[in-house]
Amino acid sequence: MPEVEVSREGAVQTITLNRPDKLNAFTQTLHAELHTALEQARDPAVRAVVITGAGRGFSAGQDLTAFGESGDVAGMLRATYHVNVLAIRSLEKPVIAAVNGVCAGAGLSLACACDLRIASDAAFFVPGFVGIGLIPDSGGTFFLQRLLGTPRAFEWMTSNRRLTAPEAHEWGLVSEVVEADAFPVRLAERAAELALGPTSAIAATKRLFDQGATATLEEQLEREAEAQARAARTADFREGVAAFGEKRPPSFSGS
Ligand code: LHQ
Repeated sequence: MPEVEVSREGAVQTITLNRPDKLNAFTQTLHAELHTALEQARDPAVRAVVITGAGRGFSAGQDLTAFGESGDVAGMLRATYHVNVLAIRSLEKPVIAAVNGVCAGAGLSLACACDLRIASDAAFFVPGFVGIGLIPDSGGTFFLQRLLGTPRAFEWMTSNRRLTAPEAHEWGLVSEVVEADAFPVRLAERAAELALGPTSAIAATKRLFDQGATATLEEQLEREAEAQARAARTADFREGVAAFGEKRPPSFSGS
């Protein structure tokens, strides 16, 4: 059984973490297969990516039975989690975390590395790390601080409190909560909607937000000007303007 399954529907690639008996906890194999799946997602024909989990988990983070305390933890993080978190950030298309269920530890960090999170009402979120005496790794401190603000992120990450999907929505951690039965359909609808968007402008928006986190206003204004000049040369911009003039919905090609 592969530990990561990949499927494609139109321009949407779905990546399913597939160790349901262990709530999709990360192993070396799962990391490697996730990396391959993220490489495949670079195909320009893919215009939106969904990451989800099989069974009742999104991911419970590191498989705690497949990790020895004498190991090279920093080296392991760099070679596995870091590579995949950076691969998600560098994908030039939107990546949705479809949080179908339990989301803990580095599984939570992975969800936060995505561009948006949609949760099933069966999902819940647990820091995990502090429960076993660790710090939030795999981008946890980076993303959660930005998503929630320092006070809330600090309090949550040091409490190990279990957050329900509606609470996560109230906090802005997820953009939407969907009834479990309706989750696959709503997700497919949202992913297809994003895949029909002006992908190169969406990718540039993603990059600009990432750069903006540490930029001065002057730097960011300059980056926006350069990115807008590129966007204004795309077929999608021409199509957008033509569709506006003709009072019809635009048909974007992504380029
Ligand atoms: C698991 C796990 C798991 C293995 C559930 N591993 N089997 C990076 C670098 C180096 C070192 C360590 O870590 C990291 C990054 C990290 O991610 S650290 C944080 C690791 N994650 C956690 O500490 C979470 C541990 N899991 C839990 O606290 C609970 O399982 C949660 C709250 C996620 C879910 O609770 P329940 O819904 O009650 O499910 P459960 O506990 O019954 O789990 C179901 C099965 O999954 C069970 O197996 P079994 O054979 O007994 O049915 C668990 O043992 C297994 N499982 N998480 N991380």
